[in-house]
Amino acid sequence: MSANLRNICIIAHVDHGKTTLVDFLLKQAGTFQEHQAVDDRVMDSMDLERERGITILAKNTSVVVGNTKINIIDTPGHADFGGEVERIMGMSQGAILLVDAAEGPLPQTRFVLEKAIKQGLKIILCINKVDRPEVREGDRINEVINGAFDLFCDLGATEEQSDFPIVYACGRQGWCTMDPAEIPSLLEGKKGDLKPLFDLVLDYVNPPQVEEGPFRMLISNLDYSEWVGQMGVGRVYSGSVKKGDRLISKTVDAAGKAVNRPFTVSKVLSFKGLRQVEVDELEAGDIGLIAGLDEVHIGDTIVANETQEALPRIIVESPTLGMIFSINTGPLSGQEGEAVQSRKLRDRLLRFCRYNVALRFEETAQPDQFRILGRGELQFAILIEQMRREGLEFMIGRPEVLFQKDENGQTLEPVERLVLDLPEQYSGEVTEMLQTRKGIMSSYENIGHGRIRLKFEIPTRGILGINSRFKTATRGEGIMSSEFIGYVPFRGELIHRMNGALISDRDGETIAYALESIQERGQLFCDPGVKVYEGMIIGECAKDQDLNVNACREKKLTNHRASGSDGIVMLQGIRKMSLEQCIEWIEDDEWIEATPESIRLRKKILAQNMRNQKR
Ligand SMILES: Nc1nc2c(ncn2[C@@H]2O[C@H](COP(=O)(O)OP(=O)(O)OP(=O)(O)O)[C@@H](O)[C@H]2O)c(=O)[nH]1
Ligand SMILES: [Mg+2]
Repeated sequence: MSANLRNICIIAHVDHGKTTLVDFLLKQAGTFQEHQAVDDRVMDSMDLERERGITILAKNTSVVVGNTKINIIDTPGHADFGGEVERIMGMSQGAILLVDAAEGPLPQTRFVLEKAIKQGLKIILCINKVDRPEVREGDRINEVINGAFDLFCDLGATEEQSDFPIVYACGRQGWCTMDPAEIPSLLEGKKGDLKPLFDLVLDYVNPPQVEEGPFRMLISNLDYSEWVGQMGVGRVYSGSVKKGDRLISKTVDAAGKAVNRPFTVSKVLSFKGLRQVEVDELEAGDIGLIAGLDEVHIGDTIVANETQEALPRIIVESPTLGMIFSINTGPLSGQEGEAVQSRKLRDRLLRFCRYNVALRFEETAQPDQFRILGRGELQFAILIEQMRREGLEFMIGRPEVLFQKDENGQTLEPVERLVLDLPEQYSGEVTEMLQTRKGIMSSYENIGHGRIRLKFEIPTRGILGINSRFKTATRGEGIMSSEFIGYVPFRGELIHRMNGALISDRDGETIAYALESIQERGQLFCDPGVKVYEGMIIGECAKDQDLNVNACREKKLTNHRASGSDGIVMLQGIRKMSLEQCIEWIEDDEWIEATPESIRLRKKILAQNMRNQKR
């Protein structure tokens, strides 16, 4: 049976075209009805994914080609979700490594390829987006292939793995070829498809190895549906499973001790196109879902007999960042959403961490504050967005870098490899920005079209909050990505924000007239007519200290008030702070207050006479 099965994952750096390619794999395998209208990037099914145009969660699908079923896993490319990719790979025997033909291999290409090599996957190199105009210049495609080959060698690929097959693709037009000489005619309209890629998967990737013995499955992902409830997703290592089977979940309890939990299988499902369909039986080698456990964790092994051993638990690299989540203690709490009590906040965070093994939950000394540990700011931003959409109100603190100590008691801090692509004229400004943040440049490369590629080694502290500054410095034309590389001795203090905050000195509503005079003191974040309270931040001070201001002051009215005379107030460029900008901006003595409708910034201590103005 398993000879008619292939399990593959699609891996790449962010935006190199994974989800778009999966669209066409599905379409060309006849997954959709003829004339059925299908959205672009159908696998990016979460609202947040569609809005942001990125994949956040890995997702399964399958197609049937001839008499072979191919399970395909689309993975996220953003570095913050690397933990997701790592564990998901364990379900597959092959990987399609996409590399953008213009950009070449980037940090996340390296990260995912390293994991794929370690897990012994058969890797197909797919040079994607060959339609990009930059590709036609010089010998770009061969440079990119050489770059990829060097990476394979660097990362310790076996001889067999380094002898990878190559396809050249334009995922967005749904074609690929193994013959580079054919690219120009395909670009000019010759009809092509993804058959060469399907053939490669069938010929080059091994069918899943199946062990002898009773049922055994490793839970690599979780899913939930209204009508089935909690489900575990995984590949079957041996045996098969049917509805009604009595099985045992080999899991760990809260203290990390191994325990066995018997249960009855209530449903068995498998992936078919975009749907999960109930099946009579799930066989060895296949990927599917089982339900019936009220509690299932990533890393659990499901077995038929107690004597069978658990498979090695999935281990994800440890987090480098932490962030405090607190109940909302502000005076406006509960007005725009549900101001949750600490128990509910705790439950919600715990549940989220169960779905995302790359995140960890920790209690703090404060009963109404919890720490979430993870790898990147985006990961936190997604969690916050999801909780806001569920109607919750809460507060979050500034992300903190997790330090370690070496055996001599010296403090160590995480460092990252940072790769930047940008127009050459901005290199001076960007280099200076990174050097003040303790970055050390390791390479400077001209990549054509007036663009350069810079590599830095920089403390994680130094890249926190750098994204929007980098975008501004490069007028939106730069791309940036980073990857954690290890711990080094602490590189010394770093100034995060030079400016103080403009803080409302009372409760009330902002008035245009008052804001007009305050704007001379700095940069406003707030429109007129916004509810504020004492201790709420309404802007950034031009000086390096905090300033309490009255944003609710009304103009003294004369007896004859000319109509509209109040409307001539001139407010210039109010900076609307997005959630990400707030995360980048705040200091340790400040909170972000998140509600379904608003993102506010505030001082931790609200009363001005209790607060220190010096920074
Ligand atoms: N020129 C060109 N653009 C493409 C091609 N394939 C995808 N794109 C574009 O590249 C962007 C990213 O595509 P996605 O499919 O979302 O990339 P992804 O790798 O799934 O991204 P993440 O999941 O967030 O890592 C989109 O704007 C696509 O339209 C291609 O073959 N040629
Ligand atoms: Mg994607």
